[in-house]
Amino acid sequence: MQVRIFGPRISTYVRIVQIVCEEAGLTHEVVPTSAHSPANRHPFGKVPVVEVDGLEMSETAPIVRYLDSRHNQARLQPCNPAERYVMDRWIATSDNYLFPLFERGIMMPYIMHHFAGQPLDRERIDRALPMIARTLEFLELELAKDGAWTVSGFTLADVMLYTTLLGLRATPEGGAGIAECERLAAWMAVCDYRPSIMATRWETEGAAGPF
Ligand SMILES: N[C@@H](CCC(=O)N[C@@H](CS)C(=O)NCC(=O)O)C(=O)O
Repeated sequence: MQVRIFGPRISTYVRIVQIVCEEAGLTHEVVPTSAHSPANRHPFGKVPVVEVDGLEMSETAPIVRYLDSRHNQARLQPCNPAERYVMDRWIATSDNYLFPLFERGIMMPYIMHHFAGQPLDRERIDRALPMIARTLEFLELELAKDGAWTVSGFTLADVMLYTTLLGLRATPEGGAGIAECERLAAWMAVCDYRPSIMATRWETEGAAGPF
């Protein structure tokens, strides 16, 4: 196995690494490790930690840049610095704003409800919905400008944004919100059938109900 990914089987950031491994033709396996278990070697208790080429790595964006540069002729990264900036801006936007908003605001309440049997935290979801709606509107307008996140085709930005939006789409309100965004929904539908994305589908994905 060329890449070992330590994290939960169903996790946004584990999936990002899996997709890039598939894109690069690297064999990979997930070693189930929960974020807060003593076995997790991430210095800040996040997942994933990745072993590749005799290196131990943490932080997904640098990890996938490395995998793509070292093993995929950087096919998922524009050469032109200005275009690379646009890709990196989307990666940073996804990491710093989209994932925290979706995860805390709506995904965790549904996960805790469905998998930990907790009452659904409706108040938390309702508080997050206006910001989620504004975020989707922003993404839809951005996508309308050039019809893509970058002018360089499918890049690491698409991998990060798609996987982050997948968690949102798995919730009832998130799914309905994305469906109202014509361009965003169409772009996700195309990504749904990309071989690297299909090869890494979660077992529960596409089933009725969230996650
Ligand atoms: N900055 C980290 C973020 C990874 C991250 O947030 N992973 C989530 C799971 S998808 C996590 O570790 N959650 C557990 C927690 O925050 O306690 C990276 O890029 O790898």
